Formats: sequence, structure tokens, C-alpha cells
Amino acid sequence: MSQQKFNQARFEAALTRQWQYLGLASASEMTRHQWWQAVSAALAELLAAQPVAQPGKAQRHVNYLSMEFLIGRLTGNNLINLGWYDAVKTLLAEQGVELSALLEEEIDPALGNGGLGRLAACYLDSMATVGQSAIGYGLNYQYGLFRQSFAGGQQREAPDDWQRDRYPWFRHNAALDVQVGIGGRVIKNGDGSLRWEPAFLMRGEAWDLPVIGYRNGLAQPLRLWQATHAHPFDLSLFNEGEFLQAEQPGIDAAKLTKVLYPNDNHQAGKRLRLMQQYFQCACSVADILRRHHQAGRALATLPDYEVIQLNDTHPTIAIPELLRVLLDEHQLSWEEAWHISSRVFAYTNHTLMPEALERWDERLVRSLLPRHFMIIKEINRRFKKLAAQQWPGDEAVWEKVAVLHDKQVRMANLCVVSGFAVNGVAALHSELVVKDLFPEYYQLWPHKFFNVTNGITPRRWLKQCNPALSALIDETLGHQRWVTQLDALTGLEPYADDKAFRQRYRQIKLDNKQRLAAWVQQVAGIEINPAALFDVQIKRLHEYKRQHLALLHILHCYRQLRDNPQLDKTPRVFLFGAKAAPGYYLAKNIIYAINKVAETINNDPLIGDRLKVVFIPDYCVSAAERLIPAADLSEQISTAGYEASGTGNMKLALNGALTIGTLDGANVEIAEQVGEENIFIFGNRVDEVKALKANGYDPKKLRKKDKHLDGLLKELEKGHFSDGDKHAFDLLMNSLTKQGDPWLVLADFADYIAAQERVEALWRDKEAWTRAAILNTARTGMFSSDRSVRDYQQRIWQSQR
Ligand code: T68
Repeated sequence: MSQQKFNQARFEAALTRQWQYLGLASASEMTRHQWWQAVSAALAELLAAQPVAQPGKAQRHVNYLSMEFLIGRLTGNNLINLGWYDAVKTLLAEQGVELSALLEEEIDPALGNGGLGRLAACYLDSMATVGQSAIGYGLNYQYGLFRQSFAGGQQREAPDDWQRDRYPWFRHNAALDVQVGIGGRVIKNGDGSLRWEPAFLMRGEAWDLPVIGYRNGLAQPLRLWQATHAHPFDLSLFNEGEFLQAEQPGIDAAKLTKVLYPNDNHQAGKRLRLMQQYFQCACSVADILRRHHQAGRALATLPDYEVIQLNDTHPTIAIPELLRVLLDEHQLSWEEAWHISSRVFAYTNHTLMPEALERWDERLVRSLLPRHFMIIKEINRRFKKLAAQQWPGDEAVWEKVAVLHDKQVRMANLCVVSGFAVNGVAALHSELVVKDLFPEYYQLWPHKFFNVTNGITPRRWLKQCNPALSALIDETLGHQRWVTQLDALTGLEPYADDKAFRQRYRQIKLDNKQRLAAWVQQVAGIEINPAALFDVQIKRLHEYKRQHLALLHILHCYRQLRDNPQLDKTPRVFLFGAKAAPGYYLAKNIIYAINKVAETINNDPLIGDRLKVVFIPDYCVSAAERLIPAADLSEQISTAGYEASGTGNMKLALNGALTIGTLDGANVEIAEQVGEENIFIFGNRVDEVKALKANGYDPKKLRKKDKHLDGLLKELEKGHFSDGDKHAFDLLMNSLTKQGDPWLVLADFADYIAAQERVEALWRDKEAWTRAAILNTARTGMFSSDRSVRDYQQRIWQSQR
């Protein structure tokens, strides 16, 4: 498969149609935003008109079901993958338009919360690039993840109206519309079979975005469903003169895909969320079966051609939906239907935290999806028989493994029982999935359990976001194979010892830092010194990720400088980017604390630019693309055992930031790859965390013993950073003390500070630091999502069933 040719004449013609459509007299009348719209729409048009290659047929097609696809900006990325970037750049330059400026006009499609949604986007890019035939199925939310701003240091949220209706990359494929029911009751047919009679019907519209493989001529869809009412009007009501009520159902259906739920690693249990999940699954299952029938294939062969990968449990309801269609619409027996469905579904677990494991109230499921509830009950009943054989009379085990328990449907259990594969997302996490979360299932079905370590796409996370480093790599290796074979970066290893190379590598980092500094000035109004160490923590705000541990380190540095103003201390800029779920008050309190501490430190004349603290507002994919190439230090400091993998850790290491981190998630594998002398590992390990908790860990005792730590906490408590308000950080302080410090922040504090001292020691030796940074770039090739996708292929999708 080869790259698609860029047809300049057709592009120009398409571009002309765009400004004519806008009613303008010439291209030069377009605003910069219109230029972005026009160029993107013209490219989309060209792409749609060209026949695209399809991956080989000898493999199962992957249906990647995810409630979130955090795709980020598309125009620049598509140009790079198409290989058309330079041609379009030159063409626009002739019209006096700068491509890079125009790309800044794109609003990020933020159709996801964090790592899980971004992972789905990286996997789509990699599947298209390695030639894995696939469709991503998700929802077309009208409002993406909220926009974040700060007012007096507090997080404010505003709706993210990202203009899905005018997004130039979308194509509405009207031929693919589906009808979806909800509510109602189950009816017995004359022959004793069952039929669901829904109370309402909705229509799902297919809105496709093109996912373009890297210079291989492949494009395949990300299909996002948008809800509307099945009939724009209830005609009978309309005819009776009830105009307003007649339109009502349309309004309700459209509500379904209005907003993305802004929680990560937490389940709120909302009715509308379950409706979203079902809507997404019903549309997707219908589309998969439509394709299968259209290809003239028998139902029984479905598992030979299709696999459905569930991105966490959010799309689990697809399992009873497929069974329902097979049983009720195709009149298959239970055994026949189960024989099909149980070879189709594979499930990826992204968390062990109990509050994130989805459970739905039986009553809610029954009222919205009465037939599905019956099917879930039947799955549970049959599984109970198997469990009784395996663990006769063991009620305790049954309570753990049951799909239905305590009037709740447990989605993770439903996935394990009904699917053929379960995987964790990093080696350590997959081990804990087996040992701590599903030990009984593992005993029953060891062959179902896998690890697939997460990955990131090198196209966006190196080639696109760090063009200067990419060019240096091209030149040094003498080829660009690394873009699709990231392991080739090991070829850089010898250059870590080359002084001239180190100089160039360092200069690129400095340039990136300068660019970042200019942007920080713009968005945060803070001047930062590019020569300082850029210490970066970017991820969702969550207690287990411990942004508050980083805060304690900041307080420590500030104390040091006040105690000893002459101290020769490494100048640092602490950069945070994080959104807190709107209802997560403790997380918001941590943001507030960081912002208030920042305010004090940044304005302290004694400190100058030796310490700066910046909380970048509205962290998103495009912000990450600026921050990552400019980072020196990557903060990956979760409580061991709680970060399933992390993927920001991979992006930062690849771009030459050294990691300071716990032995958690993929940090473990990063440490293995880069070597322990090129990473700063600290803190309690998983078994030590467990032991501490089991033996009655008491943060108060720790605080009493450690006078220095006690002093730092007192400053927060006494209103030193909050204009005398002693209660400003109550939520945070209560968590650290009265509530027993569940995330062991105080327990890891001393070792964290010691690791930070090692960071400063290495930083003082510029050459040694750069050497370590280069080795991070050279040795993180295995974290390409191309490798992850190949692992999925070999271990799960294309393996014998
Ligand atoms: C993340 N999970 C993991 N969840 O926290 C991270 N949750 O360790 C891992 O690297 C990443 O997944 C990819 O595997 C999430 O991002 C969510 O965003 C989420 C969203 C809705 C409900 C629950």
C-alpha cells in the first residue's frame, strides 16, 4: 500500500468552492478561521472522492467500542499522515497564508476525559497505520469536556461548544441511520418466544471522521453516533393540534448526545449515562451486523470476521444487545447465540479502583432495557451453575463472581463471563487484575487473561508535536523508518556519548522551552525562565495521582529558599495541567491550593525567577502538544498500584523528559527500558502500600515525627497562602490527616524529596542530564501504539478461538 498522491488542481478547485460557498469574491477575503475551515473541508472532500485502500481480508475486523475518543485537532495530523503537509504549506504560502498559524484555529474535539479516551485515539491511528482493518464506534457529543478557567484560583467550568455541526472533517452518512428503542416491555409471542416493545424510538445518525494511516493510502472511519428523534414529529399529536407536545420527543432524543460525562475513574450512576451507553451500543451492534449481512455472510460466522473490543466496561451493554438481536430478531437458540457472542467480545480493564467499577441499579436497567435485563439474568443463572460446580457451596466466592448481586448489575463481571479475552494495560496492572480483582475468574479461565501494555502514536507525539527533534532524528539515523518502527530509535544510543549531538539535542529542548514560555505568558500571564528546569505534571486531577504530593515539594523548595536565601538551588518552573471533575470537591480544592501557593511564590521578590508555579488553564490535547516537547522532568507520582498504566509518562520520556515516579503502571516498564540510572524512582511499592494499609498506617504519627513536614502543613493550615483564611484548604488537609491520608502522600514525602535532590544533582551536570534525556528518547520505542496494536492482534484479535 502506498501513499495517496496530492492532486494540486483538485485541491485548488475544492478550495475555490469553499470560499464561493461562503459568498466571498476571492480567497483573500477569508478570515484565518475561514481558511482553516476551507482547507480542512477541501481536504475532506478530496479524501472522500478518492477510492481508499482497504486492509487485507485475512484478518478479523476490529470494532473498537469506546464512549470516548479524545482525538485532538485533526487537520495538521491528517496532513502529516497523508504526506501532504509540505505541498499544502507551500501552496498556502503563495497566498500569503501560514499553515501553522491556520492550524491553531482548530478547536480541539475534546470527546473524552483523559487517558482512556486518548488511548482510543492513538489506537485508531495505529490500526490504520499497521493495516488493521477497524472501525472506531463512539458518540458525537455536542459539548465536549468542559472548558476550564480559574477565578481567584478556583476552577470554573464552561460548556465546550465545539461546533460538531460545522466541523469540516465530519461526513454524515445518511444511509447508515439506525433506529434504537428504549423503555417499554417484553411481550410473549404466540409461539412462546419473546419480543421487546420499546416505549420510545430514537434515530442514530452516523457521523464519520476519517482516520488516516501513515502514508499508506488507508483511511477508515471513526463513526460517532448522534441521537435525534426517530420521527421529527408525532404526527397523531400534531394532527390533533398539540403542536408543542408533538415536537417534544425530538427534543428529548437529542439530549442523549448533548454532553460527555466529565468523570474519570469514577461512576456517578446516572440514568442518562446508561441511556448513552445503550444508544451507542445498539447503533454500533446494528452497524456491525449490517456490514456482516451485506457481505453475504451467515450469522454463525460472525466470530470469524468480527471482534468487538470494549474500551473499559462503558460499552458492556453491547453484549446483551447482540444476544437480544440474535435471540429475538433472528430466532437463534440460547446455545447458538451464546456460541457466537462469547467469541466476539474482548474487554480492556483500565482501573482497579472500586469507585470506578461500574455497577448499575437493577431497577434502572429493568426500566430502560427490560429485555436486556432478562438476558443478563439468564447469563447469571447459567454462570451460577458453572460456579457451583467449581466452588460447591461456597457462598463467599459466588458473592464475588456473580453478575447480579445486591440488586446491582456488575458490568466488569458481565464482561469477563461473556467475553473471550480480558486485558490490563501495563504489566503490573495486568498482574493485579489477575491477583486482586479477578482471582476466581483466573482460576476458572486462565486462558482469557492477557496483558497489552499501552502505547502512544509517534506520529502525533513526536513527529507532529516536536518537528525539530524529529528532523534531528531523521538526519542522525539517515532515514524516517522510526515513524512506523519506533524501535529504530535505539540507533540514537551511541549519540548520547557524542558531545556535538548532545549540544544540538539540548538546543532543541531549549527552543521548545522558549516557545512554551511565550505561550505561558499569553495564557497564564506569567513570565518563566527557559533556562530553569521545567517540571511538568499533566493529567487529570485525582487524589491517587497525587498532585498534592508535588505541592508539598513546592512548599519544601520555598521553605528552603526562605531559610537560606543564598542557597545555590536549581531554578525550577513547576507546570501543572489538570481538570477536576465538576463534582469532585477535594480535587478542586487541590487546584485551589496550588493556585494560591503559586500566587504567593510568583510574587515573592525574594524568590525572583528561582521558583515559578504555573497552573495552565484548560489542559487539553493541543496544550499537551506544546508542553511535552518542552518538559525536562515528568512527574508520575501516583500511589503504587493505582495508576493502571499512564500514557503521558510515555510521551514525556519519548520527548526527552526524565521521569520522577513511583513503581506504578507503565513506569515500571519505562524504568526497565531506560535503565534505572536514567529515571528517578521513589516511594512505597505495591506490596509496601498494601502492608502499610493493613497495619493501620497513621499519618498523624508520621507528621509528629517529621518536624519539617509538619511545618509545611502548618503553613497551609494557618492561612499563610490564603490571605489568613485558615479553612481555605480544609478538604485537602482533612484528607491528609483526619481521613487517614488514603493515598499515602505523607508516607512517600521524604523519599520523594530525596529523589528530587537526585534530580537537582543531575541537572547541575548539563552533559550528564542531556545524555540521560537522549537515552530516554532512544529507549522508549516499545511504547509506540503500533506495538500495542500488534500485541492485540497476536494475543487477542487474531489468535485461535
Ligand atoms: C486511564 N483511565 C487510567 N478513565 O487511569 C490510566 N473512567 O492509567 C491509563 O493509562 C488510561 O486509562 C489508558 O489505559 C481513564 O482515563 C477515564 O477517563 C474514565 C472515563 C469514564 C469513566 C471512568
